[in-house]
Amino acid sequence: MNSYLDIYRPLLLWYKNNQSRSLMPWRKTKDPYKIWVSEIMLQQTQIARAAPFYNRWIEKFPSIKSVARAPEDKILKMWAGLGYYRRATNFHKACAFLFKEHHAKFPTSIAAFRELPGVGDYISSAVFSIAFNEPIPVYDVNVNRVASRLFELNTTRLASKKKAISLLSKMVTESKNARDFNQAIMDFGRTVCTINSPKCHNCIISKKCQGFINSNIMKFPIIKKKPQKPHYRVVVAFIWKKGKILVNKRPPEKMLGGMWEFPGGKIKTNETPEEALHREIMEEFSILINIEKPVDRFTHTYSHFSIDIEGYKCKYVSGKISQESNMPYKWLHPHQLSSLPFPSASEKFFNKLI
Ligand code: DGT
Repeated sequence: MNSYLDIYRPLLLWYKNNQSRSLMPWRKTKDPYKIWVSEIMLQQTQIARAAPFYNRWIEKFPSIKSVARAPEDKILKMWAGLGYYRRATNFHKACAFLFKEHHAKFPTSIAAFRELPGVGDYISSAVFSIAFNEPIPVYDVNVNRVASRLFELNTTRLASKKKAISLLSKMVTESKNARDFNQAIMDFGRTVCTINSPKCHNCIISKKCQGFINSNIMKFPIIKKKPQKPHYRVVVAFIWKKGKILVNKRPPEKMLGGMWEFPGGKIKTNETPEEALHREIMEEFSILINIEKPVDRFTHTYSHFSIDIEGYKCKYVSGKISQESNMPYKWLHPHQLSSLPFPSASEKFFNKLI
């Protein structure tokens, strides 16, 4: 049988000498709840950016119970700045479920953990291997890069990706140290086996690396071309009535669900921003407004699209709000806006409204 000793042993040694617990506070714990929090944050956020959020989160919400008991607005507000808010609402739901059905205890099996909202392959393998040393490999972009170079695998093909995972699985099992191996290979991919300038001449496993031996390092990993992101024009209204501004909560099933926003929406082709605003406000609230003047505009990029968002100062004229979607709404003094979770794109308008 092929042994992977020459790969996992140097990686484990490298990890022992190179990991930085102070930059990654989650590495000081084996508490599965805390590791879960860190892995959710790290899925879309860089380490240096995630660390202060993690520390604040753990201070405010030290347990599953504390998350379950918090209102959604508090959860989203604490998440503000990290983006990808679905992660926070799913985490909230998952903790609420564990609190209600399992006395707020962390699941004892990976299968039960995977049933929870927002818990997929990556999160489940990461948390169970790091917290409990379960022999399961993790597979993120960094691991993909290392594995595809080591074995010259085109991991855009499912069969080759499965092969990479099975090879990693052998290493994890043989090493008997999934906890460190998984973190080692992720760190190694991020800092040594990097995308554009891999440090092959100082690499501790280059002798075992097919990509290096065959001078093919830069051919791997093979990446599927992403389709171009669509771009939308969005218009929002700051509807004033007696010194207050109208805001509403986004429906839970939509992107940025559960966050507060200024009324408005996408501008359709052939529509002016003003026409779009009148249409949106009528559709969503059945009220009449006067559009007074443009306030500001910004560009914002999300994972799958980007927007130009422009805001208009408006005045409430008449009509009783009858919201088609029954979503909550509020009239707020401008200085109250920052107490609620808003998408970053709309927060950019706050200082123009005070
Ligand atoms: P839809 O209507 O199915 O296309 O989906 P929505 O509701 O996600 O899109 P819409 O028409 O409300 O477009 C607004 C986009 O702008 C949406 O992706 C969220 C983003 N956005 C960020 N901040 C705000 C805000 O304060 N108000 C509104 N209306 N949208 C905001």
